[in-house]
Amino acid sequence: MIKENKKTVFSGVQPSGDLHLGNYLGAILQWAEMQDKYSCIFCVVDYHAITVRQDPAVLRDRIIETAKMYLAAGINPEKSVIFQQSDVSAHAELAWILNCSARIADLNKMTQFKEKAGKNQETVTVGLYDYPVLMAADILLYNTDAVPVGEDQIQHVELCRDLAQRFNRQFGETFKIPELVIKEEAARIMGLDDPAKKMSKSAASPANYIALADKPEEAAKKIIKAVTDSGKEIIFNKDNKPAISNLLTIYSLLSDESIKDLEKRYRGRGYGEFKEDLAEVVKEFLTDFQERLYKIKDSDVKDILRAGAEKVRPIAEETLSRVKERVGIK
Ligand code: AQP
Repeated sequence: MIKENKKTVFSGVQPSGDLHLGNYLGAILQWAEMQDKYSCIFCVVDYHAITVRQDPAVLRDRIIETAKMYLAAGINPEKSVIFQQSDVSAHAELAWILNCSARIADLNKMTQFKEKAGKNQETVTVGLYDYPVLMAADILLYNTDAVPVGEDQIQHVELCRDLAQRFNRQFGETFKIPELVIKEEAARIMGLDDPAKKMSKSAASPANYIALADKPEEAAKKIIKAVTDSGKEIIFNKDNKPAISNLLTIYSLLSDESIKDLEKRYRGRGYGEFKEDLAEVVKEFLTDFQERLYKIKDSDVKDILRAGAEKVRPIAEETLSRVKERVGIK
């Protein structure tokens, strides 16, 4: 399963809320498509989730739910590794060592922290501030070649590359420098209630997102209620028509029809008709997805996560051991 001659892909999702179409189209769908070409490691990044307050019982369930979402999206545990981050303690250990070369100035540039902390920068957790360093550790432990993520994570992957290069310069060649992989058209799915903000698990209102576990009927209603732009033409123009462009993107990615074809099909037709059709597409997608999702047993997921951690732990420990030698603590 760790395929010797293939490049390594690493990525993850935090079990911090209801996984949504943004996570699916921007990240997980891409992962599924990469499985044959690469040696893939997909992580449920629970240490990241606890950087903001979580209810322990809810978090425990969400870790399993997140892994189920990976499986329902087509991640095949016979081809790819799926594991829970906290099952491999090297993540936390390497993060600490990287903390000792990461600079405050690096982290102060991170826009996601600024957005998430907002006006509460003094009261949010140190973990939230340090999140990108832990993410760098996640990636670097596995000699990762490629990291497929959505647009909001670009800056974090760039920081990971900077930290690895700095470490290599200081201590000698240690880390492989990973490349960022972005699926341009799906990289930033926007909120249905506000197309200026990205679709997000931690959005204030569930009207912001289509959760992968939303009842198909409810999801369809969210599409019907989605904010639209002024005018009535159905055309893709992110600057002047951000809401319709976002809906066209979702439509195109779920139906495999190009945006050009959709624009042609809906020329002269109104938003109402367009949204009715998209609602059907979303309903159909969720019905199929959930049919797979609800068949997956908790006990099978736990076995898959356990086996996954066993497979990747030796790789992580080897990297950590090399790092400890380089810095002189081993
Ligand atoms: N709106 C989005 N469009 C495209 N891709 C997205 N991703 C997240 N939102 C969108 C991508 O999904 C992967 C997993 O994200 P994450 O769980 O690590 O956390 P996040 O990036 O902070 O996503 P959320 O949904 O907004 O979670 P919360 O609200 O908990 O912070 C990543 O590859 C991400 O780019």
